[in-house]
Parts: sequence; structure tokens; C-alpha cells
Amino acid sequence: MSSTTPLTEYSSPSLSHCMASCSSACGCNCLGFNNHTEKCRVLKSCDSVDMTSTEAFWRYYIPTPQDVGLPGCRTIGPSDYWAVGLSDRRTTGLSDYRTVGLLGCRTIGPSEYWAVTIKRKDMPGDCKALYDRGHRTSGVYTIYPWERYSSVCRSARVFCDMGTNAGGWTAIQMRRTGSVNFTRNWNEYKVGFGNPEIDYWIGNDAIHQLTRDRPSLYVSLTLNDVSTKYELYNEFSVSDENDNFKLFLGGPVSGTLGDNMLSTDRPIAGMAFSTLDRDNDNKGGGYSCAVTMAGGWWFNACHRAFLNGPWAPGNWREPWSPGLMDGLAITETRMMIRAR
Ligand SMILES: [Ca+2]
Repeated sequence: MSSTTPLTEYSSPSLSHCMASCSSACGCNCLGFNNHTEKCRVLKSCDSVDMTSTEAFWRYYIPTPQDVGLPGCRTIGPSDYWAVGLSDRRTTGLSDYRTVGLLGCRTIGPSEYWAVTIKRKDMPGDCKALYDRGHRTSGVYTIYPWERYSSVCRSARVFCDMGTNAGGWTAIQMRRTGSVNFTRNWNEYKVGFGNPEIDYWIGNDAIHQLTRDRPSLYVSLTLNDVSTKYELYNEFSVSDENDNFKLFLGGPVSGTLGDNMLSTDRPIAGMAFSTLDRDNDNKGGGYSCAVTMAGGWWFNACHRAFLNGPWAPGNWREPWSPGLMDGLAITETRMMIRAR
């Protein structure tokens, strides 16, 4: 091995266990196993030409994606990384797990075969998936917004609200301290910024991925009198960058804030995203709402709802108007989504 890039090394009872660790680890494209010391190395890459090792008892493997289509092999176990197969049938596939490798298929009897398949651990696409698996504590989790739609392994650290309104909410925006600046440019809003422990914007690319099935949107504002008001939009989605991350809102609306996003004289629903360096708003004459309001948003001309303004003592104009004409009383904001 001349070009390994170790991600981690730890104890592992078997090669199949090690294989499973690799298949569930983001970024693992190769693994090493030492059957003497029972150690597993999860690696970012291997030199596929030279897989030999000068270290005693170490062997390296590349779990190449392939179908479990070997004659006589069949997958039957839905809840593990490997499965025992019997002869004469081909795999029927398992929708919850994706096969990313095949360790082996061998005869164990006159008409029986034994197959070990490597299946990628089902990665949670959002906080609802984590909630459904029993996570009930609000906090920061890793999700994989892209996993359901692409083989590109990307993750995002997000705040999951597991308590509000039956839990399972993925925060795409949260501000609790005001320590993160939201006056930013297009690319920063595209990829996201801040820290999910405190204040952050998850990123417009991630929002697009997370809203392809039109989840519900929960917007809340907490004030310095400790009251929290919210508005729930039944359907929410954001288009991709080619469409300038256009905002869609639909379905019934309910809550205690009042609808200031959909049915006002300056609805932001239907608007493209604007930032300091991209003016996609409805106000002409060289007027940029994003520059004037000092934040990225789906500005119309300009807005009645705007969650990304300068935190007090900055001049945050009309966070939610009528109702809140400035941000001085705001101590927390959240924009959260959950599959319907
Ligand atoms: Ca303009």
C-alpha cells in the first residue's frame, strides 16, 4: 500500500464487520483488516494497483459497488449488513438498504450458498428520519440531505428540534445569540454559514435538497418577554441555483404570528433569492433590497417577513410586519422543516 489515507482505525471482530463500518462511513472507499489483531482501518482511498501490505496480517479491500447478482446468491436479511443466501434464486433487493459491495459467495452444501453482501447503512436524510429511529433529544446531529438523490456522499450538521410540535424538525435557519453575521453574499448563502450549535444558515443548496418533497415550514420568533410565536406553512420548497433558489409556499397556513410570507402586498413566496451581490428582487431603479436590508432573503419589493436581518443593536427592518417593525425584542428565530 503506497497511498492510503486513514480516516480511522479501531477494533473490529471480523472482516464483514469492518466492511460494514466502511460502507456506513462517509468518505470510506477502501478498508484494511488485520485478522491477527482484529483491527479495522477505514480509509479514504487505496492504491488499487498495489493492494499488498508490508505490515504483518494486514490486508486491504475495496468494496466496489455491484449487484448481488451472482448465480445462487440471494439476500434475505433486511436488518443487517450481511445476509445468508440460499440457492436457486437471485436477489430481490431491499429498498431500505443499498448494496455497495459483495464480499463473497460460496457453496456450503449441495444446493446452498452463503453470501456476504455489504450494504450501506441507511443514512438519515433529515431530523424526521432520526426522530423516527428513536432520537428524542433536541440538539446537533449529522444528516445526509443528498443521500436520497445522489451517490455523492455529503453530510450536514444541523440542529434537530425533537420537542416542538411533535418533534422531528430540521432547522434550516436558527439564531440564538446574534453572534453570526447574516449580511453575506450569494455563495455564502448557497453553501451555508455559522454554527448549528448557535446561529446558522444551512445553505440554499441543502434547503433545495431537503425540500424536494415539499415539507412543512415552521417559522418561529421568540421575544425578550419569553413568548414564542410561530407560523406553520403546510408546503415549502426552494428550487435549485439555476432557478435562483426560488421560494414556493402552499397549502394551509396556521399559527400565532400571522401569515406575512404568502398573502401580503409584498409576498416573498414565488420570489428568487437575493444577496448583497445578487439583486433578484422586484424593486427596480438600481435599488437592492438585500443591500438596504443587509441580509440575504427572498425579497420582493421588499418584504413583510425577513428573518435574516442584522441582530440588535443593528437595524433589522421589519422582521415580521405588522407586528414586529424592528428586531430589538427578538431573542431567537427558527425556520424548521419536516416531511408531511
Ligand atoms: Ca432591485
